[in-house]
Amino acid sequence: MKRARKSAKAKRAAATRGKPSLRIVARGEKPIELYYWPTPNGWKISIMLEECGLPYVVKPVDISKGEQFTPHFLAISPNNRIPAIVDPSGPGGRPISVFESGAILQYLGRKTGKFYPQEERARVAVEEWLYWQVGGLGPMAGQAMHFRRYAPEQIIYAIARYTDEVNRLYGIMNKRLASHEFLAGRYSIADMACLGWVRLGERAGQDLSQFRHLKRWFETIRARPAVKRAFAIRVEAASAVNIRDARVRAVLFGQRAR
Ligand SMILES: N[C@@H](CCC(=O)N[C@@H](CS)C(=O)NCC(=O)O)C(=O)O
Repeated sequence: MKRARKSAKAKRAAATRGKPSLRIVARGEKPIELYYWPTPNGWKISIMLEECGLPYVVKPVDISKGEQFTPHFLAISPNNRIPAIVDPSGPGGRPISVFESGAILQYLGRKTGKFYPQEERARVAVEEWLYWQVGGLGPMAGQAMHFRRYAPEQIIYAIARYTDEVNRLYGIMNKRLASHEFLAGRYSIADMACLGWVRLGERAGQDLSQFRHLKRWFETIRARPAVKRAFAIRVEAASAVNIRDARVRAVLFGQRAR
């Protein structure tokens, strides 16, 4: 009986997924603009928008061509990094732009009341794991991938340092997930923040089969319909990027103050 009720609810949710809610349509709210490129940082926000059922439009920012340095984008994201959003219906009904993936996730969590609990203990747990990701897992995995795949020379010390550190961080998640279903207990923005860095774990020299609980967590989240929709967003130009192209490398690597 309980099961039948649940599946009817699931069917209703599936039918309306991706469509603006009646409340939003009634208010004539414009979709959120997502400044995006298909990377672990970009995925965090497409996942959250999909999970919340918020209407949004994808604005690709081709970071291989330097579009992150256009005055229009820098006005939204002064750090010349994706992701960023513009919410035309921000606080007070006025537009707001947000950069930094962690700040965007928190903003959307507060806006919708979803995946970012208000109760203080639960909120602290989410913030611990969210900050752990933005200050640790993301930068360390990013460096591991850089030295393993993109550096013009194979620097053994740098590869070992960052690969080991990602391995340590995977171990931390694995231990936590042995006793918790999700990083902060319930599925939250903290899980969304970490997912992409586990999805691309091989590129950072990691073998997920060595982390049983992390693997279970990854497979559970990857199977969520909203996550599947987020990963299904195609940006044709991104598939064509050749990281060995000197022009691409000149844009992405060796950036200094401008
Ligand atoms: N701390 C930032 C990091 C964002 C980031 O590193 N974005 C990369 C793509 S994953 C980017 O935009 N790179 C452009 C560049 O290097 O110029 C966040 O969490 O939002």
